[in-house]
Amino acid sequence: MNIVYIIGGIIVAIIAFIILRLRGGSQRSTTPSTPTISTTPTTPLTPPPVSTSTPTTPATPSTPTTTTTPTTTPTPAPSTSIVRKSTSALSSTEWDNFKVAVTTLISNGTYGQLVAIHSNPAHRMHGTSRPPVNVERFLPWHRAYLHTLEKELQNVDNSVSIPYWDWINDRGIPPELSSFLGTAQSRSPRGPSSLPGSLTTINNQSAYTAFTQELEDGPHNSVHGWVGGDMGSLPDAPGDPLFWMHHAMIDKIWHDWQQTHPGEVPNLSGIDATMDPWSETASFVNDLQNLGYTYQ
Ligand SMILES: [Cu+2]
Repeated sequence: MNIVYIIGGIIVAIIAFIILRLRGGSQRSTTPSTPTISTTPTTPLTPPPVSTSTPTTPATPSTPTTTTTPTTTPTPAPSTSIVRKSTSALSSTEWDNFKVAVTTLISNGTYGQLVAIHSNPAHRMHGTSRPPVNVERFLPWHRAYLHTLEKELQNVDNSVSIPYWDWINDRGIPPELSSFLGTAQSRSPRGPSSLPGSLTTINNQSAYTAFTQELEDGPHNSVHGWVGGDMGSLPDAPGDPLFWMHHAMIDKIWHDWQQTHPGEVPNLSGIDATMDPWSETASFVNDLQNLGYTYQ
């Protein structure tokens, strides 16, 4: 009987051992399932990163599309073909295309937004009677400004560029613009003889600061005043399409001068060198190749 009990006891012990092993195994498999549960909180943490990287992913494509485009190589490459011509060299078709593109930007609100940027002195882009930083920023800021409009025009019609009004040789408002005022209300131009007659003094400047001061305080200001109406009012001036053509001329004069004064650049550093509200820096816009346009 004792042997039976002993054998029975051994069998019970073996069964108990097997059960314990099995439970132990299922506990181990429960243990991983516990991490699975603790992974579950980790899993919801994983989705947020996923959803975080999801906005990051669309943000990345939209960044190259929006912000990087002006800054990186893509823009210069396709747009290198942009040629700014004299207002007197535009064909009637080119005038029509220009006006249609501007009218489109007026209709969709883009033009008005650009005009508003010019009315905000926080951008420190006019130097006359203002601090030295403003003096230095005048040319690079307006270069970035024109480039911004030109990109918008190109989005409407990639054959369109900003023509320049060469008031040295074309002594009056381009006739094609006589009834095209953009969002401006009026002009009150004076006689041809009171337009600037020579650029010699300006072009003879050897230092950037003296050059830009002569250009801004001289022909830049006087042509604004000569056209009159909205063009004579700093906050409203860009409403007149003639503003961009006048500033393209100013920009061309700078570009021509740069060819013989390659080391003379705006004295700007740090935040002063960023042409806000855009990301372009003074050194970036210093070279027209970076912006992808040339003058004819
Ligand atoms: Cu201005």
